[in-house]
Amino acid sequence: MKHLFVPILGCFLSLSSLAQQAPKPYGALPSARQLKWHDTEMYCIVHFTPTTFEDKEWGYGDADPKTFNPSNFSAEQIVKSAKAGGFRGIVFVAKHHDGFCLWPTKTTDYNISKSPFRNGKGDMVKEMVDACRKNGMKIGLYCSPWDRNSAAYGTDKYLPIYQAQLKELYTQYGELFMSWHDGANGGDGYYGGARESRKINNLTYYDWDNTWQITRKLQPNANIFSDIGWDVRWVGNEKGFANETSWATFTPTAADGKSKGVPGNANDYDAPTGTRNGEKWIPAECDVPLRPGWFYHASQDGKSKSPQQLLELYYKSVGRGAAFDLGLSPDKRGQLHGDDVAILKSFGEILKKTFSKNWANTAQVTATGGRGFAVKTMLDNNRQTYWASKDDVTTPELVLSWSKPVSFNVLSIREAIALGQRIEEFALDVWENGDWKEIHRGTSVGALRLVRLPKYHTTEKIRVRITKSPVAVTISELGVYTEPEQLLAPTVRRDQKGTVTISSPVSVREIRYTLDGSEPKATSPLYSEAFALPQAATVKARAFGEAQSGPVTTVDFDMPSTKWNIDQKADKAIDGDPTTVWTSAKDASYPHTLTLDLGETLGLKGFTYTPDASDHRSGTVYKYRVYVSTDGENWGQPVAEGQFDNIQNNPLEQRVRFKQTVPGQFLRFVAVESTNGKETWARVAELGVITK
Ligand code: FUL
Ligand code: CA
Repeated sequence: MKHLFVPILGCFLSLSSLAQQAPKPYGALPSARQLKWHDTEMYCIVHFTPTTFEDKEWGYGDADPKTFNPSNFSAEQIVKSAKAGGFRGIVFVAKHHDGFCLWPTKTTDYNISKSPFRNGKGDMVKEMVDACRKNGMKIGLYCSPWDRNSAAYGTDKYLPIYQAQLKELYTQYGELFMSWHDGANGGDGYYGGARESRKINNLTYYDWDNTWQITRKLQPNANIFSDIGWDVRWVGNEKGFANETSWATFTPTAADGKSKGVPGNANDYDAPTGTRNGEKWIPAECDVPLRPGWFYHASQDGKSKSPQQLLELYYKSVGRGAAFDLGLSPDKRGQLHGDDVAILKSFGEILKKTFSKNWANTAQVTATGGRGFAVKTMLDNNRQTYWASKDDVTTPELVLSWSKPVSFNVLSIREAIALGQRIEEFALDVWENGDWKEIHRGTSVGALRLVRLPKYHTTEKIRVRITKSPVAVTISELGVYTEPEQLLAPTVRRDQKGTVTISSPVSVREIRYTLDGSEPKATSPLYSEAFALPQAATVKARAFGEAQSGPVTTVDFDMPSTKWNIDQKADKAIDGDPTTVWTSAKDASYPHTLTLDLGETLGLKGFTYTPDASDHRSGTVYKYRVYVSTDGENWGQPVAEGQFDNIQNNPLEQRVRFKQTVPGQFLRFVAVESTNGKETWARVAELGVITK
């Protein structure tokens, strides 16, 4: 580190020949291999095997190799699309759990040479590697340890086969940046025709300590990814984000928090945050598929994440010092679906527009408590050069000022991580009406912290205060950016207390709203904070940009649930938040009943049911019966009964009107049947009444 920056000090520190020494490293440190991985930041993982042709997520291992017959495979198309999205590498699934090898391996007959692909002469791993090299993308490989095809799986004959596969992959394709391993271990499978369930002891079966020595020896620059590292840890979910506080340091253990961790048995619940002062430098990778599944399914067309959803995941992964690993799924042609190509392109364009202009470069920068390193080292686009505070200064402040006000919504900070992760807390202030105003507080920084503000701020001065660090602070890069304006429909919510909040999924200049049913205009009330709406009303909200306005969100609120009570501890069904969901007891079976006490007698004109709309939804109610009662004891005949059409495919709020207005204080919702015959439980994101 010191060597790197002596010449730079020479340039900038003409005042002082007493160039200070670099601060002492702190805690666990990254290896050179990991530092390169930190530069990569975002890459894609590509799943394309016979499983694609079976329309499954996990192939059983019995698919006929002849079914693997893409009509127009193009590694170029996949790699170029990822690159257009701003991704810098690809992890290619060379073998998934079904055991089919996408290269002509000597270890098993169950491989690409037995398929019609390129007349049995093809090597898809090579085609992907070549396309990556040609397009300046890094390449890594995932070879699943679990193999549902191999007759040897579960016996002591399998490990040599798996290790031989790794050796082939590590010697035949040049340098890899990652060697990816998952924790799915054992279970039922074809296993050479046995068609049975096979259990393995994940502590010993793959002998990871020695197996990974093969990786180290043959691919010294490949970062080993798994639940426990060695180099990169799984973030513990497949949702694509790390926690707000996310340490690159980690103490890997088993799920019990004490014994030795292995893939498939690790402290995954700690992984989104990592371990402050953990034993090792093992930063997180956040993997998530672009489509609902990791493999292509025509039934999921139209369900890919939007560029804006990807952007949010980017801020919550890369922007939290972790990596973003986005799953891409070629279709049966062997190419990405046109929708996915377009989404990647537009996501890449937003990133480019946001980060190509760094306002910090045109700012005058001052810092308190420095140890003599030039502040310009924070603006030279070089992560190895850095500014640092004196050893006894752990709360330095940086001020950036401009001669003309700038409008921004993103702040970025990088530590000089070669010296460890040091900063624990920081704050951001903007200069407003002649005074500093704190607009954000954050925690861990590490490789990168991106602060994405909910709205744009226009100011001639900002201040970054490091408020907590155990030792002197280092900052290698600082950035101030402006995301291109994206005018999306705002989200309007009312909680159980009757308080309305309006938010935008992206930063906005302003949101205006109306309560009288009229379209929000530039002169309508400005939304500045949550407000009370104790009555039934229609809220319309809209984002306004510099020159244009976005789409209008209309929400028809009925009576708020302020006075309501519900049985079965189902408060999540009446909290006004469709992302919190009540689940009936899993061991009970249909019908499931919820009884709502409205706290007063109302003229009921109907009811509403909102199912869980997330990707992992289940328990969606299909057939229902509804009763109304004035005393909670006498229910009589149902006031409504029927089914929610198309609710499985389109999980929207269902509004059902009764034939006539029924007075009642109690409403009983009976879930009679699920959309999925196998599920014994029901789920309710929201239950409500219609009185208007
Ligand atoms: C998991 C696997 O079980 C999934 O099928 C997928 O490959 C995902 C990326 O990793 O462990
Ligand atoms: Ca620098």
